Amino acid sequence: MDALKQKFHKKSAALRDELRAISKSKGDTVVGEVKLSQVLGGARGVKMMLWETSELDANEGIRFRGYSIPQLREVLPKAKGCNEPLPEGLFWLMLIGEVPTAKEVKWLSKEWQKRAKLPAHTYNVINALPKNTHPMVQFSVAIASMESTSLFSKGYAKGMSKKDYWDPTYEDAMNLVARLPVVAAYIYRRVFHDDVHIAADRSLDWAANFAHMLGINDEDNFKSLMRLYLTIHADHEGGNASAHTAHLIGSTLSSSYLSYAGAMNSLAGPLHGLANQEVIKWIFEMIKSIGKNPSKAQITAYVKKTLKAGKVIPGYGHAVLREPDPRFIAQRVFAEEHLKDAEIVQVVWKVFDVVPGILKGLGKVKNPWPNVDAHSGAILVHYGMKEYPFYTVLFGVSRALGVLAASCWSRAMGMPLERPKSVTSEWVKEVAKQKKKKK
Ligand code: CMX
Repeated sequence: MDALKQKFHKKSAALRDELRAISKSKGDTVVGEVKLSQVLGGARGVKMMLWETSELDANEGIRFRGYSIPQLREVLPKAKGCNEPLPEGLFWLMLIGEVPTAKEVKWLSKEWQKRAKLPAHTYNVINALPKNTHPMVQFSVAIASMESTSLFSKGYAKGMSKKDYWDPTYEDAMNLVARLPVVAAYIYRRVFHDDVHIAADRSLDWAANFAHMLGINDEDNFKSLMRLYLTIHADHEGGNASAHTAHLIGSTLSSSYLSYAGAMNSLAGPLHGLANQEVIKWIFEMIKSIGKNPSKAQITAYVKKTLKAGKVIPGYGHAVLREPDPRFIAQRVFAEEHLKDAEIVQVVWKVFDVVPGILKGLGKVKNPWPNVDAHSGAILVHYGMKEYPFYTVLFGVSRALGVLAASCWSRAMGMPLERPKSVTSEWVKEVAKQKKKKK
């Protein structure tokens, strides 16, 4: 058994016993109340899930096992000559709660290289789809197609004991994370580069090899970008739509392949991950309408026009955050270091100067600030990746790190089938009447 797996097993077995004891002795402790507005409002803030790998604070943003994004940049091992953390280090941190050494991260890079081979039928499944199928659909279908290789499903079919579930879940998670860049690069090259593919470079780390297989010029800076990109998109606690989808599906004892394919179908919605394609699409349309170097007054008018048409401003707002997203800021810092004069980046910064004030003025938007998706597209465009329908796939490659690490914990904890309660509108009206009487 590898060292990471051993550590994970030891820690998760201990926590499982501890949490079971807490549930038994303190299970009646009330941890909050649910209001009708939450029943009718997407369950915002309702605490109902255990998620070990990260936690989201409305004002400070994401912390991975307690570390903020600037702190990750400090503590996680880096590739030679690069200021960005290696995502392998973040996976290690999220999985066992320890900052890895450079040697441990190197081992993980190699381990994922070893596990990265796709089953032959996955290529056939992708190739069977018309090329104009949205890349997220190709991605989701490809992931689901690898279910046939799930060690968890095989073990379950053979009658594996519950206490062993964690083991093949870890193996499936490691295999899937290792394979995702290969799947994603294959889709990208298939759809946008005439099916001309680039072989993996096994000497590279996970993110750099992905950048290499995508075949983007200016490879060195793009490799750094991919290390940053795949780190900052990796997890956003458990309640976001894609993570929650994976958690729900996984709770039925579906394999990591099926639960992660489901997560990708969630991520593919424009209010969630697809917002990264919508942002750049909106910016391209704006540039077409008002020019490459728009003034703030012109942008203001364009934003108001978008709102008047009954649309949202993509890349702005968040269900939990109430301050500018630290993931937006991390990308801004990267852009300031590497591409501050790029026209498209200048436009994103001007949009940032204009949009929050307008959204605040609407009086209903709870968070007028940019989220992670507001910045990413402009940087990708600068490096030559203009094919925005692919952007959410990049997000999906990254999100696997947190979601699949978390899925290992759910299995190891023996988390039960998830089954919250729904209510009817009749029930809601009845409760509303009672509340009125009480007043
Ligand atoms: N532009 C215009 N209106 C917005 C808005 C935006 N960016 N963000 C919120 N609003 C509106 C909502 O549509 C809602 O209007 P109605 O009452 O008319 O329905 C109102 O403000 C209140 O919404 P909220 O409580 O502030 O936001 P929610 O928690 O309901 O929704 C989110 C959050 C992200 C769906 C929303 O801010 C949005 O649609 N943003 C644009 C899409 C986007 O960038 N999504 C990516 C989020 C990050 C990610 O998951 O990747």
